Amino acid sequence: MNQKINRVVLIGTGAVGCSYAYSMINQGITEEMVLIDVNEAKSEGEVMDLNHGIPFAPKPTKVWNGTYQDCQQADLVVITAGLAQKPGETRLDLVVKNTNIFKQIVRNVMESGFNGIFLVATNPVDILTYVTWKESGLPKERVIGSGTTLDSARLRFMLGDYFNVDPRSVHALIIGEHGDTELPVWSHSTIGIEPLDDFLKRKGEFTKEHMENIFVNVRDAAYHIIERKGATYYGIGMSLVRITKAILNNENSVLPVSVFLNGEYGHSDVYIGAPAIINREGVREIIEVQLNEIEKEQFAHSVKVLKETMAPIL
Ligand code: 6V0
Repeated sequence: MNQKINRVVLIGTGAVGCSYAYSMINQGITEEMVLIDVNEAKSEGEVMDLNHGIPFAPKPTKVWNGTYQDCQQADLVVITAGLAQKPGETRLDLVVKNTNIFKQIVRNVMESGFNGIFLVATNPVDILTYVTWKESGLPKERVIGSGTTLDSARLRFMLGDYFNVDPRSVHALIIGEHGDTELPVWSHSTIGIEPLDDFLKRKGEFTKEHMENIFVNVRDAAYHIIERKGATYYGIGMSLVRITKAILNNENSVLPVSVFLNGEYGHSDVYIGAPAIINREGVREIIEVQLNEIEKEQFAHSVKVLKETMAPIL
């Protein structure tokens, strides 16, 4: 029986890319993994190092230092290449520099004959996902950004830590721009199966103000980490693996990724973080949850900021 061999191409073997690759190999998600970086020596070294861990992995992954030609057979191309956020710099400051890098990368991938799914992590991720979609000419369903997957994981972790509940039992979502205008969807958050509002009422010592403080820490987490260690990469690496699993295993999982809105939530022509069902085809469906008035306003503000930032580069 011929078993399907999954191939993932990773473009950008910096801190984020390698955290992703390391996590992919440790979880045995794909049969083949190709690494590409403009700094060839770096990606060659990373391949050697990763390969030396394969004997301890749950299943073998074939890892090699490749070229854009390898994208032809790829099911998924993950892009983590580009410049990272510097201390004091917002994600949106990076837009022009990384757009130029992206246009060239996407052209190179498409010239190989690639016909799979793109997953983008480089910041500003919503805008670079839009650039990838435009430049590739692929259907919008097959171009996905990591969106607010990491932010939502941070929120779940911090709420779980605060309430001493397993973060996997905390169902809470961040939507909007992956950045300063993102927002928590408190109206649809639950601890286990109990709505967060009811949970707070029942446990009188926790208040809405505590929740807002937690959200501010989530929103500013990247700044806090960058101040201390210069970059963030493990959390995003594992978030990208989660999305990859949903795609390659045809999971139909609901994840808050960056998706192209075409009327959903009352907005169009923008890539932004929103919950979507993800499977082997990419985005199967965007889930339009009923937002309250404050959330609707905050989401509209996030869309506006993204569109204003994107305007000069389109
Ligand atoms: P890094 O460690 O500087 O790695 C970037 C890599 O890209 C380097 O190895 C470069 O050589 C390579 N590169 C640059 N230009 C090209 C090119 N044209 N072709 C191929 N490779 C190239 O950065 P790091 O890995 O820390 O961050 C990568 C990106 O991820 C940045 O934009 C971050 O802001 C972003 N992050 C996104 C997150 C998210 O939630 N989406 C979270 C954290 C970081």
